[in-house]
Amino acid sequence: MKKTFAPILALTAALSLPAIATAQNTCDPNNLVTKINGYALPGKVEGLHDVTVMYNAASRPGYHLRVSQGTRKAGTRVGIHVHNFGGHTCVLSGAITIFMEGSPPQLAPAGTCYYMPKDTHMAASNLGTEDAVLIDTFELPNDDFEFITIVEDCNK
Ligand SMILES: [Cu+2]
Repeated sequence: MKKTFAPILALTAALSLPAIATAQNTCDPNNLVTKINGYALPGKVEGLHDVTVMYNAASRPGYHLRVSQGTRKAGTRVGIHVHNFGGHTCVLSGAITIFMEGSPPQLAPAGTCYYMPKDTHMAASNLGTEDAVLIDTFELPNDDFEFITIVEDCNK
């Protein structure tokens, strides 16, 4: 996901949004999280492909709404991560299996959405054979730009 920051910064600059803090990676290499609910997760850790920011503009004073689309390739998953602010993902095609600390795995097929609460370890795998197209939506404070922090591997 870090790879998406540069185009987002360029886009926000183009949209003349209020000053937004520079993204900071807060992953702690000495305290990595490698399991959810005590289990290692299926799927190869890999970033989203073909990420485009569909919308990124002020929503209410001090906040902006960020909507992006990306493709989760079959057989891959996002690294275990946390969100500083809750958001949701809608699945346009394919299917996603969500792993969230404290909850059983949940299948989100095309045409459904799921909520990602803040401060909860989670990951999402595409365990199917079809690539999954996703739309992520987050409302974020302008001074806290990081919407996802990978805690499984600080280099992903
Ligand atoms: Cu998430």
